[in-house]
Parts: sequence; C-alpha cells; structure tokens
Amino acid sequence: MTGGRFITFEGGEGAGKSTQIARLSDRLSAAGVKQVTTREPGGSPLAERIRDLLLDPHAGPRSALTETLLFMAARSDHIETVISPALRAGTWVLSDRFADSTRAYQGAADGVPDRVLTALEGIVLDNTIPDLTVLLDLPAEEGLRRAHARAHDTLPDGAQDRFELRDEDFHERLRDGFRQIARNAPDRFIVLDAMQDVDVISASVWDAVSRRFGLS
Ligand code: T5A
Repeated sequence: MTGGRFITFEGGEGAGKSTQIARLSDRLSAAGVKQVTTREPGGSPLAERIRDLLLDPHAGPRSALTETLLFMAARSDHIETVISPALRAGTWVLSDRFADSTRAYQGAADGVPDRVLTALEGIVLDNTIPDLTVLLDLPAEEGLRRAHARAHDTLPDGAQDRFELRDEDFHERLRDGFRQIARNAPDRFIVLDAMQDVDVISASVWDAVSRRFGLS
C-alpha cells in the first residue's frame, strides 16, 4: 500500500463524529497504522482562525456564498499544509468533516447551487477525495439535543455555534442533503444509524475500515 488513506466522518450536529474518530484512531494505532486526526473547519493554524470567525454567533449576517468561500479558504490551507503532506508521507488522515459538509450545509440546506460548489471543489480539492466517508445519520432533533447537552457540560455559558442556532427545517434539509450525497457516491460512503449504542457504531466503523483497507 503506497500513500496514506483518507477517511472522513460526516453528519449533522452532535451525530457522534468526534466520539467515533477517537475510537477509530485507537483501533488503527493498535493495528500499527500511523495516522493523524484533524477537523474542519480548522485543522491548520490559519484554518482554525477562520473557524473562529465561521462559528461565531455574533459575527453578523453574511450570505451563504460568502460563508462557502470562507469554508473553502480554510479547506485549501488545511489540504495544503496538513492533509496532502500527511498522505504523501504514508500517514492516514481521519477528518471530522470535509467537503461533503459544505455540500450539505451550504448547498442542500442553504441553497448554494451545485454548479458553484463543483467549480470551487475543482479549484480547492485538487483531487483530494476521501477513500472512505462514514455518514452518521440521526434525526436532527436528537443531534441538537446531544450537542446542547454537551455544550452545557463543557462550556460555562452553554454556548451554541451559529449553525446549532439554525431552525429545525434547516437541520432536516441538512439530513436529507447528507443522505442524498451518500446515495450519489455509494462506493465511497457507509451510512450508519447514529441512534445506536456507541460501541455498536464503533464496531461497524472498524468492520468497514478493516475490510476496505485489508487490516486485521
Ligand atoms: N460546517 C462545517 C459547515 O457548515 N460547512 C462546512 O463545510 C464544514 C466543514 C462545525 C460547524 O460547521 C459547520 C457544521 C457545524 O455546524 P463543530 O463544533 O465542529 O462545528 O460541530 P460538529 O462537527 O457538529 O461537532 P459536534 O462536536 O457538535 O458533534 P459530533 O462530533 O458529531 O458529536 P460528539 O462525538 O461530540 O457527540 C456529541 C454528544 O453526543 C454523545 C457524546 O458523548 C457527546 O456528548 N454521543 C452519543 N450519545 C448517545 N449515543 C451515541 N451513539 C452517541 N455518540 C456520541
């Protein structure tokens, strides 16, 4: 096997991506696979600064296109400085969100046309396509409940980011959007029911990863 493998996790708010990435990372380490865990928006120093701006609920109004361009700028730096160098060095990359999130949030849920996203992906991704994407699918209501509960546990003021504050219709469009994206790329995606127990989901993730990449 030459080069690293690129695995992304996608889903709505509170779907359990961070939880599952941590577990997969542990399993891969135990199997002797060198990997880095990263996230979007963010993952590099510049992209983390753009993340702060993107998630700030007080940053003021902006169009979905402007938001898309900011996500793409962060992604471009993340690819150039973190993802591509790691993959070239043979290190696997596990990313909490990637380009499918822009397709779902800014595209399906917020109306940025496919042709715009396709054009921007052509410029920014430079053929950096995940080898496998795990979609954690769950009802919007449950994901928001989990995200709110976690925020109250970890942040003094129970702060919510600007996407968590969007209405329920937005989150339903988002869920449908992710499912459609997965249907359009069945060879790349596995879709898991994120209402299941954490252990059941992590066993399914490991089964998919170990089969696809020939690990035991
Ligand atoms: N965004 C991002 C865009 O709009 N466009 C883009 O292009 C990109 C890249 C990022 C925001 O930016 C948007 C999407 C987001 O709104 P974020 O803070 O990174 O913001 O938010 P999320 O990616 O949604 O991350 P979260 O941390 O909120 O959710 P996770 O990682 O999916 O969930 P996790 O693992 O932290 O779990 C949440 C809670 O649920 C529990 C956990 O213990 C935790 O308390 N949990 C479960 N409970 C029951 N059963 C299970 N199976 C559970 N799994 C986890």
